[in-house]
Amino acid sequence: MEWLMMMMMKRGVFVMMIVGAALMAEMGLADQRHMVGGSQGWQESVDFDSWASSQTFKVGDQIVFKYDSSLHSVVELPDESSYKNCDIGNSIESKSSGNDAIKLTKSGTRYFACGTIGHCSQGMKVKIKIATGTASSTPSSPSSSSSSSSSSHYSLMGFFLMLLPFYALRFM
Ligand SMILES: [Cu+2]
Repeated sequence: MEWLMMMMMKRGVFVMMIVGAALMAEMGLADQRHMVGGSQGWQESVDFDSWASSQTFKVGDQIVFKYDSSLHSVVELPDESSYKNCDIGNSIESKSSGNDAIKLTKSGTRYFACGTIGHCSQGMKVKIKIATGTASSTPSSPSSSSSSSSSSHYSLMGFFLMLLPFYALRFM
């Protein structure tokens, strides 16, 4: 009887570990961070159109604007025409810490520009298209950028976390 109890407890721990590992793997996949402009960050000399097209944005991801806060800022614009015309005055949100993380909470398109006069028209703006699909179902662009490599890093970590309970079981 005691043996059976022990067995069931071990099973319980085992199942909890599997569920825990799966949850952590899931969180790892969901929590992808996109550094806007890549290693160069948020500044005039970056081609943000080509940067954005190299990325896959999903609901739950974060975009991070890193910049010199004495030179730049981040404003979110409400629509395509404000974005096209650099109508900074129409901003619906503005940030200026120099290290601003913005969570992509739903699918659709979001528009960001620099709030410093003249910077938007010099190209300091970016359009973020957020896909509806889940993490693993969008391997559309095989051109591996900095962010897609970080996502495979996450799933690799999840994979090892999944293996962990099996290793633990061998010592029970
Ligand atoms: Cu700027």
